[in-house]
Amino acid sequence: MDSFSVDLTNCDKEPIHILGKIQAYGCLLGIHTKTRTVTYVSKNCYKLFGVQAEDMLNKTIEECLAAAGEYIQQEIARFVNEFSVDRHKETYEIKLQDKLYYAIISQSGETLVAEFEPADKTVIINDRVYDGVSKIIASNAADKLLDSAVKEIKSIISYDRVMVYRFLNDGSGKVVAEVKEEHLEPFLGLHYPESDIPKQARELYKINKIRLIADVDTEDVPVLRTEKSITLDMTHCVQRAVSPMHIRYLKNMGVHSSFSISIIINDKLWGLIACHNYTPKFIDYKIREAAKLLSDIVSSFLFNKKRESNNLIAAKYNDIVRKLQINLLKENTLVKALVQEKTTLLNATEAHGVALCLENNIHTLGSTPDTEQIDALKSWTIENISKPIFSTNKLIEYYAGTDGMLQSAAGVLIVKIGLDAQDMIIWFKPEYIHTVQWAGKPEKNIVARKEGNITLQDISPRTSFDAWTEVVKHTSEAWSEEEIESASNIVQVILETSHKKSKELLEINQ
Ligand code: BLA
Repeated sequence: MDSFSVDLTNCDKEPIHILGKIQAYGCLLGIHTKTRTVTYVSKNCYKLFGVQAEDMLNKTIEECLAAAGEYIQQEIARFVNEFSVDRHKETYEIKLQDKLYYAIISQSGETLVAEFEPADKTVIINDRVYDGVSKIIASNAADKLLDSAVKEIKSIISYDRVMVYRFLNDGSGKVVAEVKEEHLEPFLGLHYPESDIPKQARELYKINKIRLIADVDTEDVPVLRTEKSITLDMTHCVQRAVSPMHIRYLKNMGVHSSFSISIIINDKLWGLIACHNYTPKFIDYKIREAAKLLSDIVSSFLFNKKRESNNLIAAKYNDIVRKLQINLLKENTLVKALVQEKTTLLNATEAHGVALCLENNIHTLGSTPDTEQIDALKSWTIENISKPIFSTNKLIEYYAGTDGMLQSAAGVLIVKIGLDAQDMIIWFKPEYIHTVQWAGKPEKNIVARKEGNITLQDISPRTSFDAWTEVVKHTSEAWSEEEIESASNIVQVILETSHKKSKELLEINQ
């Protein structure tokens, strides 16, 4: 990788998948799938093959491993031949220099990548996994899924601390379950800013669901490549070296080894099982896979729960929309149909107030700003919002005229009815003042120093993780996808109640 400077503005652009290095516990061999020549090899391969890295590049595996002896040659040839490109990842056990290794195979473009790491023959995981699976299944019924998950995963990997870290709507995250050694300070309930896990890292964790950082103090091993090869894309690799920024973060936290497993729901990264050890700790590949299996079970339970609850909420709102549709067909004016019957626009979301704006008239229900304030907001919407639907739980970030109206309107959901620019429905949510416990006060540490070929400047992960309480103001509760869908369905129903009839109703209404 060419030199890259990490600073405040590009932290999420650091190309962490092509750092050109692996962690010290492993050894990597990249073989071109067509020519069977070695195109990448980590500098430390001698201890496995008895051949220097520089002497392996550009040679066929048979040629370069000739010096390693027939046995090693056959072993390597075995998995190269067997590996089928259709299968994403394969693991082989292989004996090298009298030691047992796993060869973890993945593909990167036209390169077959074999990552070798020590295998622990004594590891027997079946009973532990069965036990973990059955406890997690039982706990799901008792609504203790996440607590049980961290407990079972801790018992499998034996780390000092195991947490469930859940991503929130604004990209920040919160520790929602934790099990730890008694002497450690709890992190449960603490919030962490979005920048602690930058965007490109989250993307990688969606593709490659397990991340082991075995020891923050070891020096990474460079991966050599042939002149014609570009830096190896290690998206699918397990031994990928870690960004120096994240290593510093872990050291600031006092953590020596870290392990995380992705929880993915509906193709979105819902959270991570985040695990810390305060001394260096390598986890055998089979145990990592077992922990992932438990996490996958948790993901599937969470997926089902979310689907069930979304279905219930959506069904509730669909019912309201149906009732409003009946009102619309029955009544002569939009005002009568939408704000004067038993079921009104106010039932269609969790808002505390709503305004139906038709031409110059404003009809309100519940807790709303006064008519003058709504009128001003309406004019701002006409001028500034081109989309048919706009929602925010922090209006103050968009609109300068929020003085005196936050109590009822810190958050708004605005839908244009589409008949006239003046016609819109505005739902209001009141200010929700609450506190958030952050792990450390956000601070900018100015540093400028070189680590390898990376210059770190302007930003460093914070050094203090002491709890810091923020009082959150000017914000309402968030608008859910179901609420926004409900508002959009109402517009559709209004328009569907025949264009002609809507026009008639509007005329009568004036
Ligand atoms: C990665 N940051 C991560 C990971 C976690 C966190 C879990 C995944 C890798 C791992 O398991 O260690 C953050 N860890 C946390 C949080 C908790 C925790 C929030 O235990 C809460 C309890 N980090 C910064 C800044 C930058 C940064 C300022 O604080 C960048 C400028 C970067 N974090 C960063 C990068 C990665 C990362 C680049 C990816 C590491 C990798 O996979 O190579």
